[in-house]
Amino acid sequence: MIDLYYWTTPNGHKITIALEELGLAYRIRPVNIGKGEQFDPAFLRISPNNRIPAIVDDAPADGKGPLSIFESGAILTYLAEKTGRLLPSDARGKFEVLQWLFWQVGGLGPMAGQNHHFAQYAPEPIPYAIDRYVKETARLYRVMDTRLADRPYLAGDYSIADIASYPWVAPHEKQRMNLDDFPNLKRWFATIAKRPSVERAYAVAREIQGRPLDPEAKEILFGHGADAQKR
Ligand SMILES: N[C@@H](CCC(=O)N[C@@H](CS)C(=O)NCC(=O)O)C(=O)O
Repeated sequence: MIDLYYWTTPNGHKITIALEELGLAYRIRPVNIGKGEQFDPAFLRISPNNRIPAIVDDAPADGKGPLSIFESGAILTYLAEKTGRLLPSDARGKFEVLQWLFWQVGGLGPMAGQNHHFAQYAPEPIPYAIDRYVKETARLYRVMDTRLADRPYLAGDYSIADIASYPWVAPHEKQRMNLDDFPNLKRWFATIAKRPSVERAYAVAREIQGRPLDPEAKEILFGHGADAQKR
């Protein structure tokens, strides 16, 4: 059984999509990041960066007791290797997927995350910041659209690279993107949205869904720097 430390955000959806796709048994451990539960000492022992997602696999292949992993890219790679699916085993195929996975966790996720922050959550609109991250999101969407011009998925067959990217394209309207400007990405998005595993993952999120962020939640999420874990 895998315990998934989760909240209903794009990085959380990545892992529910993968677990559903792979048919692995899992148990959701909600970490309400709007209430500050990511700072609980017990959670920090699993996820020292005070962020979801994280997993604990109580039956890893080495048989040496529970194994905990944080960072969505590492979790997706672990689940793929555990099952031998969604990540090819040959070096060429594997690194084709891994370069797109790293592109997502180092590029699309952080840039679209800042887009969400400045366009939706910042206490006052800062036009330069909004413009900067909307443009950067558009640039990254164009990279995907170009990549998808002659192939159905980002890297070979449907893989953890697609699973990592999909939840960051799902809120495209909030990011001020219009998928009509990215026809190949739009086709990819529609194809993945229909996968039963994706539908199940978002149904899980709807069951747990929190309310939109209230001022206290915003202070918890955005009001801290180096003092964050001393709460
Ligand atoms: N690089 C991390 C990013 C994880 C991340 O940013 N998680 C957000 C939710 S999508 C979070 O837990 N935020 C809590 C906080 O900011 O305190 C990953 O890919 O797992």
